[in-house]
Amino acid sequence: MVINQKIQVFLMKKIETYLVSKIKEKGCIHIALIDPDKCDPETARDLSKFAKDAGSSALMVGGSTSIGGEIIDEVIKGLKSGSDLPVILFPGNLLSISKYADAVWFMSVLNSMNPYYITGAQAIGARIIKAYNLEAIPMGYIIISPGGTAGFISQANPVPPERPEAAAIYALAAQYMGMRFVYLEKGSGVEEPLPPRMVTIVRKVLDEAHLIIGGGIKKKEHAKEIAKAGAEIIVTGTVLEENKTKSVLEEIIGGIEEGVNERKI
Ligand code: 1GP
Repeated sequence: MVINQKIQVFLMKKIETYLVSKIKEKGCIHIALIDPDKCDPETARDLSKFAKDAGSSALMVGGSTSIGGEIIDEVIKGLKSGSDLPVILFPGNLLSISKYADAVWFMSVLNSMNPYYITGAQAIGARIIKAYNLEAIPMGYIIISPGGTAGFISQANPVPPERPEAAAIYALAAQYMGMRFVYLEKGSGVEEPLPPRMVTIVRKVLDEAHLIIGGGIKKKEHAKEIAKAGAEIIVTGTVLEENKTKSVLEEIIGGIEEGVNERKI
Protein backbone atom coordinates (compact mmCIF):
# COMPACT_ATOMS: atom_id res chain seq x y z
CA MET A 1 0.00 0.00 0.00
CA VAL A 2 2.74 2.40 1.03
CA ILE A 3 4.75 1.46 -2.06
CA ASN A 4 1.71 1.99 -4.28
CA GLN A 5 1.18 5.43 -2.80
CA LYS A 6 4.81 6.31 -3.40
CA ILE A 7 4.60 5.15 -7.01
CA GLN A 8 1.47 7.24 -7.41
CA VAL A 9 3.18 10.34 -6.04
CA PHE A 10 6.15 9.70 -8.35
CA LEU A 11 3.82 9.39 -11.36
CA MET A 12 2.02 12.55 -10.31
CA LYS A 13 5.34 14.39 -10.51
CA LYS A 14 6.25 13.06 -13.93
CA ILE A 15 6.84 16.40 -15.65
CA GLU A 16 8.61 17.95 -12.68
CA THR A 17 10.91 14.91 -12.46
CA TYR A 18 11.59 15.21 -16.18
CA LEU A 19 12.43 18.94 -15.90
CA VAL A 20 14.76 18.38 -12.96
CA SER A 21 16.56 15.54 -14.73
CA LYS A 22 17.01 17.69 -17.86
CA ILE A 23 18.39 20.55 -15.73
CA LYS A 24 20.85 18.11 -14.14
CA GLU A 25 21.89 16.82 -17.55
CA LYS A 26 22.28 20.18 -19.33
CA GLY A 27 22.87 22.73 -16.56
CA CYS A 28 20.25 25.03 -18.10
CA ILE A 29 17.31 24.14 -20.33
CA HIS A 30 15.19 26.09 -22.77
CA ILE A 31 11.39 26.26 -22.79
CA ALA A 32 9.52 27.82 -25.71
CA LEU A 33 6.49 29.88 -24.67
CA ILE A 34 3.49 29.92 -27.00
CA ASP A 35 0.76 32.53 -26.59
CA PRO A 36 -2.51 30.92 -27.75
CA ASP A 37 -3.80 34.38 -28.75
CA LYS A 38 -1.12 34.67 -31.38
CA CYS A 39 -0.98 31.16 -32.78
CA ASP A 40 -3.31 28.87 -34.73
CA PRO A 41 -3.15 25.07 -34.33
CA GLU A 42 -1.21 24.55 -37.59
CA THR A 43 1.42 27.09 -36.60
CA ALA A 44 1.54 25.49 -33.14
CA ARG A 45 2.39 22.14 -34.76
CA ASP A 46 5.27 23.74 -36.69
CA LEU A 47 6.61 25.61 -33.64
CA SER A 48 6.50 22.45 -31.56
CA LYS A 49 8.53 20.60 -34.18
CA PHE A 50 11.04 23.47 -34.42
CA ALA A 51 11.40 23.52 -30.63
CA LYS A 52 12.01 19.78 -30.44
CA ASP A 53 14.50 19.79 -33.33
CA ALA A 54 16.37 22.82 -31.96
CA GLY A 55 16.77 21.21 -28.52
CA SER A 56 14.09 22.84 -26.34
CA SER A 57 13.08 20.69 -23.38
CA ALA A 58 9.42 21.67 -23.04
CA LEU A 59 6.67 24.01 -24.23
CA MET A 60 4.70 26.48 -22.16
CA VAL A 61 1.30 27.82 -23.17
CA GLY A 62 -0.25 30.99 -21.83
CA GLY A 63 0.12 34.70 -21.38
CA SER A 64 -1.12 37.49 -19.12
CA THR A 65 -4.12 38.32 -21.28
CA SER A 66 -4.51 35.00 -23.04
CA ILE A 67 -7.77 33.38 -23.90
CA GLY A 68 -8.87 29.89 -23.02
CA GLY A 69 -11.61 27.39 -23.84
CA GLU A 70 -11.54 25.72 -27.21
CA ILE A 71 -8.88 28.09 -28.53
CA ILE A 72 -6.22 26.99 -26.05
CA ASP A 73 -7.36 23.35 -26.36
CA GLU A 74 -6.81 23.40 -30.13
CA VAL A 75 -3.42 25.13 -29.87
CA ILE A 76 -2.28 22.47 -27.39
CA LYS A 77 -3.50 19.69 -29.67
CA GLY A 78 -1.49 21.35 -32.46
CA LEU A 79 1.62 21.41 -30.24
CA LYS A 80 1.08 17.76 -29.34
CA SER A 81 0.86 16.79 -33.01
CA GLY A 82 4.22 18.46 -33.75
CA SER A 83 6.41 16.78 -31.12
CA ASP A 84 6.43 14.80 -27.89
CA LEU A 85 7.65 17.75 -25.81
CA PRO A 86 5.66 18.16 -22.59
CA VAL A 87 3.19 21.05 -22.55
CA ILE A 88 3.02 23.08 -19.35
CA LEU A 89 0.30 25.66 -18.81
CA PHE A 90 1.44 29.16 -17.84
CA PRO A 91 -1.94 30.56 -16.83
CA GLY A 92 -2.57 34.27 -16.90
CA ASN A 93 -6.08 33.69 -15.60
CA LEU A 94 -8.55 30.97 -14.69
CA LEU A 95 -9.77 30.58 -18.26
CA SER A 96 -6.45 29.34 -19.55
CA ILE A 97 -6.59 25.88 -17.98
CA SER A 98 -6.81 23.06 -20.51
CA LYS A 99 -7.16 19.35 -19.91
CA TYR A 100 -4.96 18.65 -22.94
CA ALA A 101 -1.80 19.94 -21.22
CA ASP A 102 0.55 17.71 -19.23
CA ALA A 103 1.09 20.03 -16.28
CA VAL A 104 0.41 23.50 -14.97
CA TRP A 105 2.73 25.92 -13.24
CA PHE A 106 0.80 26.40 -10.01
CA MET A 107 2.08 29.91 -9.64
CA SER A 108 1.70 32.65 -7.10
CA VAL A 109 2.68 36.24 -7.90
CA LEU A 110 4.65 36.77 -4.72
CA ASN A 111 5.06 40.51 -5.08
CA SER A 112 1.50 41.26 -6.15
CA MET A 113 -0.27 43.85 -4.03
CA ASN A 114 -3.55 42.03 -4.56
CA PRO A 115 -4.11 38.76 -2.66
CA TYR A 116 -6.22 37.49 -5.58
CA TYR A 117 -2.97 36.92 -7.54
CA ILE A 118 -1.15 35.37 -4.56
CA THR A 119 -3.71 32.80 -3.34
CA GLY A 120 -7.19 33.81 -4.56
CA ALA A 121 -7.13 32.63 -8.17
CA GLN A 122 -5.18 29.57 -7.03
CA ALA A 123 -7.95 28.53 -4.62
CA ILE A 124 -10.61 28.97 -7.28
CA GLY A 125 -8.53 27.14 -9.91
CA ALA A 126 -7.44 24.22 -7.72
CA ARG A 127 -10.56 22.11 -8.23
CA ILE A 128 -10.49 22.28 -12.01
CA ILE A 129 -6.83 21.27 -11.98
CA LYS A 130 -7.75 18.28 -9.83
CA ALA A 131 -10.72 17.42 -12.05
CA TYR A 132 -8.51 17.50 -15.16
CA ASN A 133 -5.85 15.44 -13.38
CA LEU A 134 -3.18 18.00 -14.33
CA GLU A 135 0.18 17.83 -12.63
CA ALA A 136 0.50 21.03 -10.59
CA ILE A 137 4.07 22.28 -10.21
CA PRO A 138 4.41 24.89 -7.45
CA MET A 139 6.20 28.03 -8.58
CA GLY A 140 6.86 31.42 -7.05
CA TYR A 141 6.55 34.17 -9.65
CA ILE A 142 8.41 37.39 -8.97
CA ILE A 143 7.91 40.44 -11.15
CA ILE A 144 10.99 42.53 -11.90
CA SER A 145 10.57 46.05 -13.25
CA PRO A 146 9.27 46.99 -15.79
CA GLY A 147 7.28 43.73 -15.60
CA GLY A 148 5.36 44.16 -18.84
CA THR A 149 1.73 43.12 -19.06
CA ALA A 150 2.25 40.45 -16.38
CA GLY A 151 3.24 43.13 -13.87
CA PHE A 152 0.33 45.38 -14.80
CA ILE A 153 -2.33 42.64 -14.76
CA SER A 154 -1.12 41.06 -11.51
CA GLN A 155 -0.87 44.44 -9.76
CA ALA A 156 2.71 43.80 -8.76
CA ASN A 157 5.08 45.99 -6.85
CA PRO A 158 7.96 45.18 -9.22
CA VAL A 159 11.48 44.69 -7.90
CA PRO A 160 13.92 47.23 -9.43
CA PRO A 161 16.50 45.35 -11.56
CA GLU A 162 19.32 47.09 -9.70
CA ARG A 163 18.08 45.64 -6.38
CA PRO A 164 18.95 41.93 -6.65
CA GLU A 165 18.85 41.47 -2.89
CA ALA A 166 15.12 42.31 -2.94
CA ALA A 167 14.51 39.60 -5.56
CA ALA A 168 16.64 37.19 -3.52
CA ILE A 169 14.53 37.49 -0.36
CA TYR A 170 11.35 36.81 -2.32
CA ALA A 171 13.04 33.82 -3.97
CA LEU A 172 14.20 32.44 -0.65
CA ALA A 173 10.74 32.93 0.82
CA ALA A 174 9.33 30.96 -2.13
CA GLN A 175 11.71 28.11 -1.39
CA TYR A 176 10.88 28.14 2.31
CA MET A 177 7.18 28.02 1.44
CA GLY A 178 7.86 24.81 -0.46
CA MET A 179 7.81 26.12 -4.02
CA ARG A 180 10.14 24.05 -6.13
CA PHE A 181 10.62 26.62 -8.90
CA VAL A 182 11.15 30.38 -8.79
CA TYR A 183 10.50 32.48 -11.89
CA LEU A 184 11.98 35.98 -12.25
CA GLU A 185 9.81 37.75 -14.82
CA LYS A 186 11.08 40.93 -16.48
CA GLY A 187 8.00 41.12 -18.74
CA SER A 188 7.27 39.68 -22.13
CA GLY A 189 8.75 41.68 -24.99
CA VAL A 190 10.73 44.11 -22.82
CA GLU A 191 13.82 45.80 -24.26
CA GLU A 192 16.46 44.12 -22.10
CA PRO A 193 16.56 40.89 -20.09
CA LEU A 194 17.42 40.77 -16.39
CA PRO A 195 20.88 41.89 -15.35
CA PRO A 196 23.05 38.74 -15.00
CA ARG A 197 24.11 39.97 -11.55
CA MET A 198 20.55 39.58 -10.27
CA VAL A 199 20.40 36.04 -11.70
CA THR A 200 23.61 35.07 -9.88
CA ILE A 201 22.58 36.62 -6.55
CA VAL A 202 19.19 34.89 -6.62
CA ARG A 203 20.65 31.56 -7.73
CA LYS A 204 23.15 31.66 -4.88
CA VAL A 205 20.44 31.87 -2.21
CA LEU A 206 18.48 28.95 -3.66
CA ASP A 207 19.65 25.52 -2.60
CA GLU A 208 16.50 23.55 -3.41
CA ALA A 209 14.26 25.53 -5.75
CA HIS A 210 15.15 25.82 -9.44
CA LEU A 211 15.54 29.21 -11.07
CA ILE A 212 13.57 30.20 -14.18
CA ILE A 213 14.35 33.43 -16.06
CA GLY A 214 12.15 35.08 -18.69
CA GLY A 215 11.38 38.36 -20.38
CA GLY A 216 13.32 40.16 -23.10
CA ILE A 217 15.67 37.31 -24.04
CA LYS A 218 15.92 37.79 -27.78
CA LYS A 219 19.51 37.10 -28.77
CA LYS A 220 22.10 34.39 -28.41
CA GLU A 221 24.23 36.73 -26.28
CA HIS A 222 21.33 37.36 -23.86
CA ALA A 223 20.76 33.63 -23.40
CA LYS A 224 24.47 33.03 -22.93
CA GLU A 225 24.86 35.68 -20.22
CA ILE A 226 21.73 34.56 -18.34
CA ALA A 227 22.76 30.87 -18.46
CA LYS A 228 26.30 31.74 -17.44
CA ALA A 229 24.93 33.73 -14.49
CA GLY A 230 23.15 30.64 -13.15
CA ALA A 231 19.67 30.31 -14.71
CA GLU A 232 18.38 26.75 -14.80
CA ILE A 233 15.48 27.34 -17.16
CA ILE A 234 15.33 30.07 -19.81
CA VAL A 235 11.92 30.91 -21.28
CA THR A 236 11.53 32.76 -24.56
CA GLY A 237 8.26 33.76 -26.21
CA THR A 238 8.48 36.95 -28.28
CA VAL A 239 11.53 35.95 -30.30
CA LEU A 240 9.70 32.92 -31.70
CA GLU A 241 6.49 34.87 -32.23
CA GLU A 242 8.40 37.40 -34.32
CA ASN A 243 10.47 34.86 -36.24
CA LYS A 244 8.81 31.48 -36.50
CA THR A 245 11.87 29.44 -37.44
CA LYS A 246 13.92 26.64 -36.00
CA SER A 247 17.11 28.68 -36.43
CA VAL A 248 16.00 31.39 -34.01
CA LEU A 249 15.68 28.73 -31.29
CA GLU A 250 18.98 27.14 -32.26
CA GLU A 251 20.65 30.51 -31.69
CA ILE A 252 19.12 30.85 -28.21
CA ILE A 253 19.91 27.25 -27.25
CA GLY A 254 23.47 27.59 -28.62
CA GLY A 255 23.85 30.64 -26.36
CA ILE A 256 22.59 28.65 -23.36
CA GLU A 257 25.12 25.87 -24.02
CA GLU A 258 27.98 28.35 -24.29
CA GLY A 259 26.86 30.09 -21.10
CA VAL A 260 26.73 26.82 -19.14
CA ASN A 261 30.23 25.91 -20.37
CA GLU A 262 31.60 29.22 -19.13
CA ARG A 263 29.69 29.15 -15.85
CA LYS A 264 31.69 29.64 -12.68
CA ILE A 265 28.99 29.50 -9.98
C1 1GP B 1 7.00 36.07 -20.61
O1 1GP B 1 9.06 35.54 -19.63
C2 1GP B 1 8.24 35.26 -20.70
O2 1GP B 1 6.23 35.68 -19.55
C3 1GP B 1 8.90 35.39 -22.02
O3 1GP B 1 9.23 36.71 -22.35
O4 1GP B 1 8.23 37.08 -24.59
O5 1GP B 1 10.13 38.48 -23.83
O6 1GP B 1 10.50 36.11 -24.44
P1 1GP B 1 9.54 37.12 -23.89
